[in-house]
Amino acid sequence: MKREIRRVLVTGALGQIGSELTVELRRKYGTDNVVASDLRDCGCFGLKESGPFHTLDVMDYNQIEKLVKDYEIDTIVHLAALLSGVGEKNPTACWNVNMNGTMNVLNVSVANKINRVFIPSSIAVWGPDCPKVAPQETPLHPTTMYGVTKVAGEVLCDYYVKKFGLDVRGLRYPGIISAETFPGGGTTDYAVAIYYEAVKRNHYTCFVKEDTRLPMMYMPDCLKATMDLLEAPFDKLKHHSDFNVGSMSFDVKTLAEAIKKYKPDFTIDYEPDFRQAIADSWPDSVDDSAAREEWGWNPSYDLDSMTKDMLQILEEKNKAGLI
Ligand code: NAD
Ligand code: AKB
Repeated sequence: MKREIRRVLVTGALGQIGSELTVELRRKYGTDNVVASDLRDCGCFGLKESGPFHTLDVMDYNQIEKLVKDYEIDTIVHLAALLSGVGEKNPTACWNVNMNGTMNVLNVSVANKINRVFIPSSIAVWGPDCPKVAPQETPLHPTTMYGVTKVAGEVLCDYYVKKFGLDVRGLRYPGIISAETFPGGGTTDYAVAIYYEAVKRNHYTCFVKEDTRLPMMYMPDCLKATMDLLEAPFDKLKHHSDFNVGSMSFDVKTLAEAIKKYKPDFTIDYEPDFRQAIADSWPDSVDDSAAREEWGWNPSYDLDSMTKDMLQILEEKNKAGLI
């Protein structure tokens, strides 16, 4: 079966991950061969000007299929979704976007003989009964609608692998930390906002408690994990759409101390909101031995190297008036 990656369609390309993953895909496969798309037509001007961009609603099968045919797409990276915070405020919209979007991408892929599909999952698949270190195989009992859609999405992807022989891959991303595009409404957003506020105001009011501990990953490792899995030989994969990937795990107090090492006057206080319960339902860290064994996963950053990098990038952006 033909499995090459030549022409890629990215959905949700203007989001936190898409805005950087699209650049990485263009660097690897050529600017004109990576079509960026999003429901929105605003923000991330560099991405829109550096290659093909189209507005696309993933809830519309025909719109996806038209782009696939027009550009002779052979690979789809499906990032469009509503995340946990936004999803708990509007569970019906979260179900509709995440499930109908995923179903449409999978059906377009089968109908148009797409070679490869990448659809991320999340640490949100787990619930309070998950061990503190989430095993690769363990019951999935999420308490958020976002988590429900991620569990259903994983099961649906595996169904398409078995039923149609579609090559679908996916990772359970931890909270992603980055300095390019602000996150779109998740629970782990505090671990990004803290850096922005440290640079702008030297103070952060955190929406979860200081002992809240979650799995996190810096964007360069997120890009590496995504590209490595995307390019892994299909016949080497025993799992498909549900790989655990770990990198680092820390509580908010430890994160604040890591920032204080570079900004000694930084202060933090806490006003927990509805996202505390979501964070409390997720594990502290993950066992990613399947990803290490099946496609060689190996992260590069730890809390200190990420903090140094994040602060340097955001200080420069702040001086230039960009944040
Ligand atoms: P984001 O919220 O930053 O971006 C999502 C993008 O999807 C937005 O640009 C939005 O405009 C777009 N979108 C929303 N509805 C759409 C629709 N109907 N049609 C087309 N586009 C639509 O999200 P992200 O952080 O970049 O996440 C990308 C993927 O990674 C998602 O599947 C998410 O669940 C997963 N993930 C992200 C994280 C993280 O920490 N960022 C962690 C785990 C999993
Ligand atoms: C969220 O907090 O909703 C996301 C995720 C971990 O899936 N960042």
